[in-house]
Amino acid sequence: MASLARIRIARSLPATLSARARLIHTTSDTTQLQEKPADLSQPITVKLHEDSFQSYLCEKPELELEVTKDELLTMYKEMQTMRRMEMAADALYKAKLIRGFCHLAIGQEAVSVGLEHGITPNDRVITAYRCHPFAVMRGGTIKGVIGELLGRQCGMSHGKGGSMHIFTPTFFGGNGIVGAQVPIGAGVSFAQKYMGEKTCTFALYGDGASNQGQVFEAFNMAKLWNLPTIFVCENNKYGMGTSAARSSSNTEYFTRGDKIPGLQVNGMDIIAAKQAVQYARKWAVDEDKGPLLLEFVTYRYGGHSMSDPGTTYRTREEVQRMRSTQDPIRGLQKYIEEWGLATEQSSSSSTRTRRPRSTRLSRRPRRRLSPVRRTCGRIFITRARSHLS
Ligand SMILES: Cc1ncc(C[n+]2csc(CCOP(=O)(O)OP(=O)(O)O)c2C)c(N)n1
Ligand SMILES: [Mg+2]
Repeated sequence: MASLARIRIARSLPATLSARARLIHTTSDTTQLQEKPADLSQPITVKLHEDSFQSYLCEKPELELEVTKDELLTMYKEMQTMRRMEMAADALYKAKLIRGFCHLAIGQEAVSVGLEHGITPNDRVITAYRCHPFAVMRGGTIKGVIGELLGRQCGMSHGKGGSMHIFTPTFFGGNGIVGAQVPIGAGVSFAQKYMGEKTCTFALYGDGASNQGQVFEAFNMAKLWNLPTIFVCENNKYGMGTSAARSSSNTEYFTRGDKIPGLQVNGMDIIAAKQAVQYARKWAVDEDKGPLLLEFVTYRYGGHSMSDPGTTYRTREEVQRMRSTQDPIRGLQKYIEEWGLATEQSSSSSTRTRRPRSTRLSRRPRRRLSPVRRTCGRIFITRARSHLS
C-alpha cells in the first residue's frame, strides 16, 4: 500500500474551479502517528494526509487530531461487523431466502461508522436504500436488519418492509426513491431548529441523485432558513451502471451547493471521515452557520444491487485495485498494528464474537415467518379511534 493511489474526479469544469480542481486521496492508510503516550488509555496524536480534504467557501478541518486506542479498536470492530452483516445478506440473497431489492454497502463502511463516531445520539440521519449499516449504527440491531430482509417478525419493521424500510427514533430510513430523502432531511432539520434543539440532520444521497431538482430545492431552503442540515453526498463513482463523469457536468459534488460551503473528504480513511463529520456538526450546531455539503469519495465493491454483477460498466481490475489498495478496514487495521495498539491476532479475534449471530440466522432461515394475521397490523386502521369519531 506504499503508493498513494489517487482518483481523478475533476472533468470539464469552469475555469475558476478547474484551476483549483486537483486530486483527492482515497487511500485508507496515509494518516501518520505523531505522538503516542506511554499510557495507551490517553489520546494519541495523529496527522491526516494533506490531501484528505478539499474545501469550497470554507476552511478545511484540522489535519492534526487526537484519537484513542479504544475508539480505533471499536471502529475496527464495527466496520468488520457491518461488512459481515452485508456479506451474510449477500449469501442469504443468493440462497433465495431474501427477495426483492437489496443494496449492499460493502466498501463504504468508513462513511457509516465514521459518521456515527462524529455525531451525537440525538442528531438525525436519513439516507437512500444502501442503508443497513446506518440502521444498526443508529440503534438498530443486526438481527433486526437481517430479520427484516428475511421478512420475519423479528425484523426492524416486523418483516413488512424489507431492505429499504428500516428506522429507529433517530434514523429516518432507508428510502427507495432516489433523492427523495434529501428534502425530507431538510424538513427534519427544520423541525430541530423550530424546536430549539441543539442537534442537526445528516441527509445522505448518492452521486446519482445529485442532479435532481428536489436536491437543489432542499439546498435552497436550507440555506435560506439557515437550517442545521448536513447534506452528505456519498460519491461511490457510479449511479447504477453510469459513472459520475457520464451523469454529472460537475463531478465536484462538494461545490454544487451554490452558496452552501462544501467539503470533499477521503471517505476511505475512517479517521478523516470522523474528523469531517465533527467539523460539520460544529459548523451547523455549535456555530449555527447553517447547512454544509460533505462529499465522501468512496467506492462500492459489489454491484448496484443484488441483480447487478457490477462488472459490465467497470473493469474487474478497477474493483480489485480498490479492494487491495484502498479498503477502509484494511487501512484501519494497518494503523492499529503499525502504531502498536494491537497485534494482527488480537484485532482479528476482537471481531470474531460477531460472526455467529448472522451465521445463526442464516442457518435457520425459514422458521418463525410472520403469521398471516399479523400482516395487516399497523398498516390498515381496523377500528375508528374514539377521539376521531
Ligand atoms: C426517482 C427515481 N428514479 C430512478 C430510480 C432508479 N434508481 C435506483 S438507484 C439509482 C441510481 C442511484 O445512484 P446513486 O445515487 O449514486 O446511489 P448508489 O446506488 O451509488 O449508492 C436509480 C437511477 C429510483 N429508485 N428513483
Ligand atoms: Mg453512486
